[in-house]
Amino acid sequence: MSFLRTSVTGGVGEIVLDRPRALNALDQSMIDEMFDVLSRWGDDDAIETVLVTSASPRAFCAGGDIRAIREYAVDGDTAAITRYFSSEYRLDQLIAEYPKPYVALIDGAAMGGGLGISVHGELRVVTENALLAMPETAIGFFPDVGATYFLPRLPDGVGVWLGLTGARLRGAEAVAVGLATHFVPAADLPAVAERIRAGSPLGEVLAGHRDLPPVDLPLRKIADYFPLGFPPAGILGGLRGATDDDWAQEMADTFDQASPTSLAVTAALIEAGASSSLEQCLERELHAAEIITATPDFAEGVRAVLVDKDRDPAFDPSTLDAVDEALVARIVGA
Ligand code: QUE
Repeated sequence: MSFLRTSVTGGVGEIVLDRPRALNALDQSMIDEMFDVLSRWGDDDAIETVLVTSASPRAFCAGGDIRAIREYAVDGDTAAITRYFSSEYRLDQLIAEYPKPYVALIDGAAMGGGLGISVHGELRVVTENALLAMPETAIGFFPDVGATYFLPRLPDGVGVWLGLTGARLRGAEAVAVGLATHFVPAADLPAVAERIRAGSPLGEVLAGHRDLPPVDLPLRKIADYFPLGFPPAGILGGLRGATDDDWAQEMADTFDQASPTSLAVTAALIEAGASSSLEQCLERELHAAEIITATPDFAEGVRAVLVDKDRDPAFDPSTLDAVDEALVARIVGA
């Protein structure tokens, strides 16, 4: 039983994510198989290009196997947690350093770990059905899979905004901020995939796809309200103080859904990641993941969002003012 399909046609190796009932959430076996096949293809002269697609009509990949991680945490199985995250982050690093073109076709949700196996690759093709986000602060976790590297490298404020609020970007918006590289209408995606499988040069296949549907992201506000290096309490204060700005109030409301400890950890990790290599970021994330998954907020956040689905987590502490700064420092390794 495998949740990955792999095939080779001409010089193209294709990985199809095929765990539709979990929206292709990456379990340990998928991570291990993907790492093994990519390692082999990287050294195989018969493979020129790697293509990653999804068998699910709804999702590219919803993230990691967070439910399983929660169970390991509740059982105190720290070895399984370390194994999971270290193999996931090693896969993300392999994709970032991949010696040949790596193309992800994203025609649905790509969240958390789903961005880890796409954003680090050379080409990320999205459609109008794509939805990209790092929503981990809502589950008592933090944006990992190298997000502490790629978020601070997005345009001013965008990474802090995405990481703290979990805001979802549509396909065209993802291209506009640089998370994705090309926009293709969903109706054209099967033909694009066929041409890639047939070995057509990627530049040629994607050359006709430089136009972007209109994007209307409030980039000025994002830059103003979500500066790098600010504590989340200061960001929240700025948003709440803008009483005549409905967008700012809406963003402030997302903070109320999140774990305050996660918000503090996320802001600190993104700030540290701005001046770190991907490898350093992943090492810092592994340390943070090991500690934060043992905290009550993680078990409670995953319970509320993914297990019981009441969306009403009781985070402790429940306000930014009461966050234990010593715990945050321990998690981020400061
Ligand atoms: C934050 C996350 C995840 C999430 C929701 C969040 C995540 C994840 C899933 C998910 C969704 C559907 C599934 C599944 C997992 O949701 O990482 O197995 O069927 O994997 O708010 O980080």
